[in-house]
Amino acid sequence: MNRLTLSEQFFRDQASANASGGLSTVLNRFSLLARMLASEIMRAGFVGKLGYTGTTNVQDENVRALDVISNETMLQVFENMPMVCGVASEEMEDLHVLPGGESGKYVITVDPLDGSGNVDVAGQMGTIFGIYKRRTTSGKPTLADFLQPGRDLVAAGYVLYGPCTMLVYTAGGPVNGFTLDRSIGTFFLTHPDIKIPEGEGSYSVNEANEPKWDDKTKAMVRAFRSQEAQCGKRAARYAGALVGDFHRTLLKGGIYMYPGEMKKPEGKLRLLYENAPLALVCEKAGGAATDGKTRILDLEPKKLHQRTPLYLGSKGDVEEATRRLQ
Ligand code: FBP
Repeated sequence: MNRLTLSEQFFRDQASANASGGLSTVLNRFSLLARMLASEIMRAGFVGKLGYTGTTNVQDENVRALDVISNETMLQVFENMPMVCGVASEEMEDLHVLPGGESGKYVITVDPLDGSGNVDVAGQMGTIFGIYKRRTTSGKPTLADFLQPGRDLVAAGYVLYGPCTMLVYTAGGPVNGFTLDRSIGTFFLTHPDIKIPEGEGSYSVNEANEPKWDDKTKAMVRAFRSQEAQCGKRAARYAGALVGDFHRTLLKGGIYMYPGEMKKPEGKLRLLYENAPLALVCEKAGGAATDGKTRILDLEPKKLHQRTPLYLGSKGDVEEATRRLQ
C-alpha cells in the first residue's frame, strides 16, 4: 500500500494552512526528536540509564537519567534552526531562548518524556508538544510568547513510545497518526483523520487518589466505575502515562481524568505542555477537554508550569463528568 510519509503530510498541511514553510520544518524536527528518543529509550536498559539522577526538577519530582537525556536531545534538535526562538519544557524552570533562533516566529512547549515513571518497567511513555506563533515581533522571546491559550496553538501532538512508535498531531486540521518503520527510520500514515468514538471505551483515572478527592469528584468517578454513567458502560484502564492513556482513549473512546484534590485543587498535570496540546488533538478529533469547569483551550496561562485538573476524551463522557462536578 502506498502510504503517505510524515514529511509529505507536513507539506500538505502547510499548504492548506497557507503557512510560510516554517511550520513543516518545525514539525519535521519533532519527527527527528521522536526517532532519536525512541532509540534512546530502547537502549536505556543496556546502558544503565533507567535510574534516577539524584536531583529534583522544578516540579519537585525526582529526575530520571532519561528525563535529562530527553530534554537535552530536544534542545540539540531545536538549537540553531531559524524557525523556533524559544522553548518551555517540563524539565527547565524558565523559558529557554534557543541560540540561532532570534528571528524565529515560533515558540514550542514540550514535555520531553511523559510517563517517565514507566521507564524501568518497559511501560508506555511519550513526548507531548505544542507550537505557537510568538506574540512579540523581535528580539528574545518573553513569557508573553508562551503564556497563550491552547486555542491559539498552530499545531500540537504527541509521540507514543510503546510496542511501536507513533506520532499523532494536528496542524489545525484533521488529526493524523503515523507509525515509525524503524528499519528505514520513516513515519508512515497509518491512522488518517482520527475521530474519537462516542459512547464506548474506558475511563482512566488513578483511583488510589480517591481519599484526596472532594465528594463531587468521588461521586462522579463512582458513576463511571459502577457502570451508572449516562454516557454508557466503561472499562477501567490506567497505563500511568498520560500519552498512553490518551492514545487509547483517542482510538477507542472514553475519558482520561486527572482530578484536582482537596489539598491540591490544581491537580498534577501541566497546562502548557501536557493538557493544552492534547486538548487540541482531542477537540480536532471530535472530543472535548475541560478542567472540570472550563474548556482547556480557553484557559489563559499565568505561569509556565501552571497545573490544572484534566478531563479529556469523548465529548459525551467529558460533558457528563464536567456536569457531575458542578
Ligand atoms: P510526567 O511523567 O511527564 O511528569 O507526567 C506526569 C504523569 O507521569 C503522566 O504521564 C501520568 O498520567 C501521571 O503523571 C501519573 O500520575 P500518578 O502516578 O499520580 O497517577
